[in-house]
Amino acid sequence: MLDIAPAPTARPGGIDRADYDRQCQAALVSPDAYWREQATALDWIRPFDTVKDVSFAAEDFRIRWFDGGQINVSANCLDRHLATRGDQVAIIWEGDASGEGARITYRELHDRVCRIANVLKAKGIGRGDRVTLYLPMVPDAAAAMLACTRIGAIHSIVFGGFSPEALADRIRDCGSRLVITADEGCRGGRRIPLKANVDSALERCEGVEHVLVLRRTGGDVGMTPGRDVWLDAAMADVSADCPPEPMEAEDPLFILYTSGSTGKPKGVLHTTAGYLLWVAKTFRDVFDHRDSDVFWCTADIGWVTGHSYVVYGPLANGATTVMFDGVPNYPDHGRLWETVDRLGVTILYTAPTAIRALMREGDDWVTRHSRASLRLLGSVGEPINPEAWAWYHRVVGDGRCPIVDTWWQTETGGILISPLPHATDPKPGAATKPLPGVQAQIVDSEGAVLSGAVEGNLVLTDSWPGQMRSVWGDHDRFIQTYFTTYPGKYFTGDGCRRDDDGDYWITGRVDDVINVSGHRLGTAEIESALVAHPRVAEAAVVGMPHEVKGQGIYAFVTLRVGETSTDALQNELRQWVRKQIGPVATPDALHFTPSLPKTRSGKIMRRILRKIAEGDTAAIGDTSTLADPTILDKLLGGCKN
Ligand code: 6R9
Repeated sequence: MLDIAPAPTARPGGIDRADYDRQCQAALVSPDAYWREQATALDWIRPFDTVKDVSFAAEDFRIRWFDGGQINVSANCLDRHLATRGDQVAIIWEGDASGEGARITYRELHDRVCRIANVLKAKGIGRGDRVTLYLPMVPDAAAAMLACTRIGAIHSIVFGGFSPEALADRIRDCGSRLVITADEGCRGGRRIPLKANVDSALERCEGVEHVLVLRRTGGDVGMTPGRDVWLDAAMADVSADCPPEPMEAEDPLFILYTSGSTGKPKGVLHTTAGYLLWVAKTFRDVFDHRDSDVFWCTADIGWVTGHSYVVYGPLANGATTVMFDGVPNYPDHGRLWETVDRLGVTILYTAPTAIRALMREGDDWVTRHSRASLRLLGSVGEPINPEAWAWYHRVVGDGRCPIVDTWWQTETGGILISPLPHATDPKPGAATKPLPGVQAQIVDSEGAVLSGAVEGNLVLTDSWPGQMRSVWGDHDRFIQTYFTTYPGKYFTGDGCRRDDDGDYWITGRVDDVINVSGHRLGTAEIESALVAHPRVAEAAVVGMPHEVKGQGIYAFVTLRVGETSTDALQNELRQWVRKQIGPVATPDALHFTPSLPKTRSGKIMRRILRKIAEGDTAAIGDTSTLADPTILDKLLGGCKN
């Protein structure tokens, strides 16, 4: 049995159990009054007229928060802190090599943001224009995000691990005219050719007029005259004065591409005031933030966790946030703990995949460092198995730090279900309770609402300010994807169990999305990359259990007539997917098969493929609807690596 201390009593200003109950009740009974009060935590340029105007019904669909209000995100993250904490460190940059780093104060960050904003303006970028960022984890990446928000441009960050093809798709989809990148990235001692990738992406898509290049490694890169300029030189040439643009509450803030169960990744669109309020509040409440904290979220800004809890949530609260440009196992497996000690990190927020990978290396890597500064630990991105939870708690946190297992999605903007350090008794593996204002339900596959201790699909019956507002360029797809499975409700795509205490346990995706090391991938995306190969006829991809990654990628492939399956082709296909999408999408297992199991109507029976991928062939179940019953023998005889 785990010996876990119950929730400590609340600090002044923190949320204890009574506060939690009170807030849940207030948000349910009088949402307008509740959110009006919460919104006072932000600095508004013009007060809003209405709090909430929402309908999830298809015929009358709308999600609007704080209409009539004007606000600027960068002013909330920077300007309003200058008088009281201008000289406080806003960002601690921790480079790839241990000890390589810098500290940027709020005043310095403000200066850099205004300069980048003026560079953008000089290039003709303004309200509503899209800017694609393809950057390493350096303070100027955060500055570039804030610079966009300062002038009302919409940023679209593409993770630096994505390929030129994936980058080109995303630039094309949102129609960016300007890209900000760096010469090279640096991860685990290896260089990543960011600028060269941008060059090759731009050969595949049109419309980009300007590329701003940040110097990170000093590596030699080609610069196209008239299109490419060095960011530092451009910043030196402009003024550090740039007044924040008054933005409407519902103006678009950013686009972030994420994988779904069908088609190409979609551009999740977040808007200004609601998103900012949600990340500011959840950062403060869930991490119980205090002025003296050093907060370290290890996520990359290419993912939503980096947007919300490396940049916007912390800076909106005047916090000190760490930006880490490295990986947890470089230069050795003690990197995180050595860094925690050196920087005095008090709150660490990371993913189960990292925890599991480090757990395998043994306790000694952790215990040789003090970690005395840590007071709170967080987990995000995928379900955390109780063993990893227990190790995180016992070894990393020395049994004294509460763990917040935070469930949320790119679409939700910020955390929705999570323990609160002073209000929730710990329960390994449970995301516990919805935050105030989050109306969660568990439904069965027909949509019937299940009550009590049950398992089913997780839906949300009402809006919260941080909710996504649309899919960029395809509002119908937004409604179709999230609000038609269970009409009038937002469907999360996650399975969920509720226990006797009313605590929520997220069980994982119930759609065709797989979660590899906390990264979301659509099986359809990987399949279409595979079938784009000239020797592949058909492909089906499913998730498989993976000790470290949570889920691995298992690809079933049928070749064109006349082609033979060889080890060389296996490797070629792996490299192919890697090149098409990026290293995160590389299949872990590739299984050649003469054909795929299909129903008579031609639907691939993924249930069967999942069982094979799990190695659970004894439990394949009913196969009577298979069009070709002999397929199973052929499949099981296939070669897998
Ligand atoms: C923030 C983020 C979203 C999907 C989500 C779910 C899984 C995230 C989780 C979790 C169990 C948690 N997920 N946090 N599952 N427990 N604490 O990860 O966003 O990349 O969009 O992924 O991740 O399946 O639906 P995103």
